[in-house]
Amino acid sequence: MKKTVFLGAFTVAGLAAAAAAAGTMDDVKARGKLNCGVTTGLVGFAAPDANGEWKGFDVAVCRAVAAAVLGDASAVEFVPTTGKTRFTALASGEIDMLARNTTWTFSRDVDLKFEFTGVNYYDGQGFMVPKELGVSSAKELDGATVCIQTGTTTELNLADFFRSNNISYEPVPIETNAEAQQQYLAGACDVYTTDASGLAATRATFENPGDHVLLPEIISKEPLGPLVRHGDHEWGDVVRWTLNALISAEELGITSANIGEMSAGTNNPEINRVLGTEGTLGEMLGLDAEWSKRAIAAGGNYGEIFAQNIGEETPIGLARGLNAQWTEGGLLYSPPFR
Ligand SMILES: N[C@@H](CCC(=O)N[C@@H](CS)C(=O)NCC(=O)O)C(=O)O
Repeated sequence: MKKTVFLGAFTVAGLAAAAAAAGTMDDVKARGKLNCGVTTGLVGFAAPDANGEWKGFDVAVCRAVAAAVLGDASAVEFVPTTGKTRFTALASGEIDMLARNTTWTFSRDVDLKFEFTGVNYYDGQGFMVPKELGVSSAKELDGATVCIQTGTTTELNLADFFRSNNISYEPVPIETNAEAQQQYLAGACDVYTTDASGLAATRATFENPGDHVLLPEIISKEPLGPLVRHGDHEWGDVVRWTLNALISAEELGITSANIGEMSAGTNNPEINRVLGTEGTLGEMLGLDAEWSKRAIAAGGNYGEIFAQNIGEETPIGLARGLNAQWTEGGLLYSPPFR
């Protein structure tokens, strides 16, 4: 009884502070495997394929980190987490990092004591409705039933949006995207709301995607990115710079096709620093010179990962939009490798 009370008093932040004292990098190296928290399944972002192999845009971040640290992109234990369980899983040390369409917010950073190591997808919250409902704006949703995943920013933004527009809704709380899909298609809710990328990924798996429309309103900012426990800066740096390596590789024109050739040395000093033929950046991270070469080779540069998993040529069909490089009018901007 006493023990239950004691454990119940543990906050996510308290757990995170305790677990962060340990050197995650050493743990990962000793274990020979990266424990990476992902979703329970969102095609394009993180889901097992027909062979049970995890695939997706977020999965690629886990694999790149494993390749950088362990030299093996397949040395990853993918740990499925829901909107509710993800933070406890990270805080308790069950996972080394979370790569699960998670929005960087003030309270998750400051109060829950996590550290977001960058943004791998700039998103915003949208709404999907069946076409036959005849709705063309989210402002027409007064009185609607809304499927919504618990423990998410989605829940909070929805309340703000309806309140500020003086309209009401009835939430239908759900735990996973699979459940949301099922409930929405069964008509248990009129509307499904989540990150616009999640809506596109979900709709792509419907038998008749064309029967469902995404409403024009984007009601929030959802910068999605990987996160680690606050306080373990050595590990945070590894995850941050692995993501930056994928982003920089695209900017610098390093691809999975030419990485072998470029690794022999080029006349561009920054490419050489990224690929470890010049400078000592790997050593500064506590890794070898080829850490980022391996990270990029694991699934290609950021653009290749985007195109393969969620891009316009996939059923999910997302345009680069805000996720284009800064040189192309987007927000992707890695700090320099020097
Ligand atoms: N970005 C939001 C929402 C993230 C979220 O959980 N989205 C759902 C709907 S797309 C999801 O990923 N579900 C996958 C799952 O159920 O495991 C947050 O960080 O709170």
